[in-house]
Amino acid sequence: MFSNKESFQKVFLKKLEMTYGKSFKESTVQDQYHTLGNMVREYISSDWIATNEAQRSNHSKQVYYLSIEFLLGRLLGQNLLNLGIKEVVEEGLKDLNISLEEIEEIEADAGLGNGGLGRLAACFLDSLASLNLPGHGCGIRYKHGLFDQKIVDGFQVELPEQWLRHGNSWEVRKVDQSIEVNFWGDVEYYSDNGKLAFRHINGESILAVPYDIPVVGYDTTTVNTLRLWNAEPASFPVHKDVMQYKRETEAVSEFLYPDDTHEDGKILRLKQQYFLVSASLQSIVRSHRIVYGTLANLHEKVAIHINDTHPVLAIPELMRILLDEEKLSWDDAWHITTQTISYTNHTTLSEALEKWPIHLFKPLLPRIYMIVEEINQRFCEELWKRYPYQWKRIEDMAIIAHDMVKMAHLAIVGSHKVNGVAKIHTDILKKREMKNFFDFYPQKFINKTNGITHRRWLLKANPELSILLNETIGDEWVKNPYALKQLESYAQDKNFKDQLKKVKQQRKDILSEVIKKQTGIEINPQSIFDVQVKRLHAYKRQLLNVLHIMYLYNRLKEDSNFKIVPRTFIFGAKASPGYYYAKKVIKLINSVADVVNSDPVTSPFLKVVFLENYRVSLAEDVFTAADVSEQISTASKEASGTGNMKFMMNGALTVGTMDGANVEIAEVVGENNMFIFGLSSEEVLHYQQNGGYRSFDYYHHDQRIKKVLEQLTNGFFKNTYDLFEPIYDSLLMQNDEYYVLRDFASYVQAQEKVNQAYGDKDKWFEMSALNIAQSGYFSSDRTISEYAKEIWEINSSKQILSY
Ligand code: 26V
Repeated sequence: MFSNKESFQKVFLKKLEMTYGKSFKESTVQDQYHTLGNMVREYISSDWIATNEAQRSNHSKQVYYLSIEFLLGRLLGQNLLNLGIKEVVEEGLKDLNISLEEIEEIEADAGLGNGGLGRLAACFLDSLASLNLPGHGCGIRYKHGLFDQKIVDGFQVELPEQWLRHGNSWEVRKVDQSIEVNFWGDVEYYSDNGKLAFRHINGESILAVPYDIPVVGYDTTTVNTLRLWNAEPASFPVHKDVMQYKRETEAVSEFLYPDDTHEDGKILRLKQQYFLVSASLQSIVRSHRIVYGTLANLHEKVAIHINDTHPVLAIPELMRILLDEEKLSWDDAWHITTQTISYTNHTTLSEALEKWPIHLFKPLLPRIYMIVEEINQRFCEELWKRYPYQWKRIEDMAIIAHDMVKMAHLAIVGSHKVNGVAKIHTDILKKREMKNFFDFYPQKFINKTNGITHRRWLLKANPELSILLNETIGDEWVKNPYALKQLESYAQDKNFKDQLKKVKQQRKDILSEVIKKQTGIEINPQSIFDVQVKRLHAYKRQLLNVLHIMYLYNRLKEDSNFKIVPRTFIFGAKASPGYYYAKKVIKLINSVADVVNSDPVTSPFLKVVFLENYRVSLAEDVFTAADVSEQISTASKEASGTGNMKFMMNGALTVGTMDGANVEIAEVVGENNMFIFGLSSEEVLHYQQNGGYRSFDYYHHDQRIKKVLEQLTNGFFKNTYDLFEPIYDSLLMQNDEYYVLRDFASYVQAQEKVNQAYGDKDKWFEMSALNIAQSGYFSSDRTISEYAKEIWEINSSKQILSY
């Protein structure tokens, strides 16, 4: 049906009529989108079946990537590109006077994630399929993804997100493969032929119904599966209010990250985690048994990866299956479990490390808790053997301590590999945050620097640049992102740089239109587009960026000789609904925007835009249009960052601290091709360990800082006298935990360099070209090839490129 545009049209029109009972003329864009989506999914199905059959009959080892988040964004455009049918469809639709772009725009983002961690999972799925690796995702089919953000009077307001409202063309409900997951109840002890055995009884059961989404590789017939679990009532209990049971059950897959400020919310989150893990593990084991008839070789044929600690209950759940159902000995079960599971750590921030109070955990998951206790007991015995009488060390490393279950400790003990997500992050884990564990298990720790799929973030998001690359170095880069290196030899080529500049301008014009439509703000498309898009968090220091804008505003007002290249500062960020401070920063950005944008003296030079509802589809327009990439976290705090890579791949220059993957960007592109500033992670650590930082000193000695901080509380922003006091207090009264004032002067200097560098366009686009040329290293194809070889030990059904 996609062999030529005529046959496409015929099927499309017929299907549209049959599905909606409408003529083409009566159909809406929504109808057309779903018709096309369903056609594409049907087109994929034969390869999907073939991939599944081949993977079964080849007895190839399978990977399952368990993640509480998958931030897929839209699927239609990427699937058309990967399948190589975009042109036929575009042409076919054009004849019917329909624009493919308009149809693509109607698709709701699958926003089943928060930020980097969830988007990484989505990039990994694309690379797995494109490299012909047998790797599948397991997640939850949240009815509502991450909230929709509205900005009302400068404040963030959250609304429930509704991605499933019009249905989802990509998913296939497989009710026959449903699984029961049990909560609450008791553990029964019984004799199994004289051996003490356990089973979970009197539980309350929830039905996990799988919805499968095909994951299409680029220019290959491999179609892997993303399996999302939906929570539904199993059999209705007799002893309980039926409506209450239904409500409680459906709540499990209703929201991504339910509010956990109250105990009920905490229980719900733990329920979600076990729901994902138990349904996935039972389903993996069932498929394995069908092929091999035993679980004894599970670790040879299955690798299970846990994305952060959210799915860490996979460890005790697999133990439960192997002990209680398969009747293996503890030692055999433990061997299989630890050889099957591997774990990625995504943060060193202690407030983000998961801990569950026993009084919540034990009643909800009684058998799982028993197994965790046993794992802890045996681990502590091993520790005692190695570190006799070192009570403090053993207490610090224990999985259960102070009435809490420490999920990261369980993850390390129960996995054969533990990885950080950038070199500096892994080093910090080894030397500091997880030092005790690294000393005990040195062979487990390994680095896997993150990556992004160049097929979405370059090929799909930036067709203008893709065409220029194809014309300049050919299209080898699409299959082998390292081929982007060939661009190095064009970095001095005047003609190429003119073209690159033109492409950037086209992307900036597109974003300017988007901004005009969304915010009503007219920006100067020739100005420097300086962008910070990421979750709002104190350590990411959006505040440093805003304080710098306030400083520039003050300079422009005070000194008529002060000139800068016109700049548009663009922000996009969602704040966690309960994160009071982060919401203040959003309001501050909007308040600064109001003052700066409406001042006739400064507005020709300075514009500030806060983009509402930052999400994957909007991100595609943002990364591609940026000149400057803001990666300004307090050194040591950002595990990797992946936005930094998306900017680089699209030719933006980085203003950044030596943190996360910025360090490796500097390694490959050279420090002279970016703008590095600020404290190093060692310096931050030194302050943390020895003290010696006093933010007041910076306030008193730097007039620029003094002035902007005073403006936070002196009514400079209309009607906001006490609104920003918490920000002021965090910087001065609480001694500026994130060293914003400490790095201010150095940041201003880096920004002055940006200003100068942009004046020399020839040099600027040379640097830009070199960034693109070196970005191949940050393709998730490289990352996934490393995971495949060094962690999962899986092979591609076809040749994998070696890096
Ligand atoms: C979560 C929370 C929740 C409670 C409040 C504080 C806080 C701080 C950080 C987090 C992040 C949790 C894990 C996470 O999303 N990490 C991100 O993972 C990305 C993919 O590896 C990586 O690029 C980012 O640097 C890292 O922050």
